[in-house]
Amino acid sequence: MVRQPLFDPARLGTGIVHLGIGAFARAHLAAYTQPLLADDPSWGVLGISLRSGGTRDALAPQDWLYCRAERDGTGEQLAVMAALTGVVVGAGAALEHLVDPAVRIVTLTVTEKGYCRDAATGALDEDDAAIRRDLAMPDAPGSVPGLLAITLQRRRDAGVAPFTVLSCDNLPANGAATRRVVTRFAALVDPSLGHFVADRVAFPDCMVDRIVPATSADDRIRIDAALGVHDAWPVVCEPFSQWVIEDRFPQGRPAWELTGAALVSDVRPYEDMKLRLLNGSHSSIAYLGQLAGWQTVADAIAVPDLREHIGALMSEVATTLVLPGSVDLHGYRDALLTRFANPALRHRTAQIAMDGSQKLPQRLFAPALVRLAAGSRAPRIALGIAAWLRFLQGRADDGTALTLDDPQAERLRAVASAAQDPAALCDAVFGMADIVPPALAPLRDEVLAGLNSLSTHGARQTVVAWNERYK
Ligand code: CS2
Repeated sequence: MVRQPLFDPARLGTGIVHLGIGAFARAHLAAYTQPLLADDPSWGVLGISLRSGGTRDALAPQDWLYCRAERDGTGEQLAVMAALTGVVVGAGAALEHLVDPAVRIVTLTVTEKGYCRDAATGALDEDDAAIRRDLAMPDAPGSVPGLLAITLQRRRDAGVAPFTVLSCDNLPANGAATRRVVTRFAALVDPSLGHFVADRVAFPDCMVDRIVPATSADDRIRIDAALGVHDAWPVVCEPFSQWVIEDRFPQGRPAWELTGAALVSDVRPYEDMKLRLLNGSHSSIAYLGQLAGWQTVADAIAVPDLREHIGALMSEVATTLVLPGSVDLHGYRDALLTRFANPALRHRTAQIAMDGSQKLPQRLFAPALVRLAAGSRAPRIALGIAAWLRFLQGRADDGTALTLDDPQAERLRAVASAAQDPAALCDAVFGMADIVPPALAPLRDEVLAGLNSLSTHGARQTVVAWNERYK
């Protein structure tokens, strides 16, 4: 059975604009919002793609409808998704919609690099090419901080209340992180705008969780056959989904608590738990998997030695967390291992391996820093970092070429190819202070031990050795 929306999509208004309308938002934000639209059609979601026209071109001929397939080993549940009021492409088009008084919330999944921050400090990277361009031409912003600051300025000047900005990216304190870059950009344009953004705009934090791999050609064929009509861009995800949101929406919000979101006053413990246990494990699996030739997370976690290592990594990381009261650590860890093993999701390690310079600070460096501060070792975390360093050298253990897709790719590649040996590579990457915080220096020897082993014995043997050595 294919679930259908209980409202007429043509009656929706746009109350939310979503920047970065990729598969994740179409499987997560849309799922929490859609069931509420029958009662309140004002919260329809307009999607913005900042660069590519692919999503718009696929969905326009199908009136913005698409299918969501929830999959696991027991089968597949299909639902017709109808929460989108449209998709527009480019910052210029976005600007026109963002000044509309009916828009009360702007949600974002623009990936870590979209925030144009210095990864190690979190401050706006004022040397970033997009930021420099936007500061020179503030009337036509192209960066996310620029676009938000300038649309907030236009709303202020027109006497329209500011929208609430809800980041749904995997950054710690993602609301505060967004506030920091937008406020700084605004202040550079006009100090009074900086004060306005700081004082009047709400940037609640939230933790999002749902595994949504890129849709494959096989997914499209299978879903078309099940639907009996062609869907140019369905989304595929796991059944599990979680959303914990700081409840701070001065212009109102959909009643997301009715569709399963938890509205709380402090999201931080949930964010750290998810970023370090789920995403930290994901990145470790991705780099070890790329080296060993495990193409998907499920392929990797099916290898008992790797599963044991990831379980041990989670135990090491758990000591750095203050868990939310309601969470049982063992249950959470076991559920993650089961989710990773989902045989129906082909979540590619290459996809997760992208943008390591932006992801590792919160996923692996942050928990390692907590361990170091407590005087503890962190061999399991260090092995994930070592696998990233080895990945930067561009070859899997069997010699296959690996693709480095990262905003810092040029620098990282240069450093990796100049390094004569593992020690030199460690020193060079640990010296990139905008990526690796200097306080991580005491972890260098543990990372080097991992890198030496990976270089000599390969990822599979190293994981076995780590399980032996650090039982
Ligand atoms: C993944 C995440 O691609 C990645 O880096 O770790 O997209 C992950 O699947 C989600 O955060 C799960 O909620």
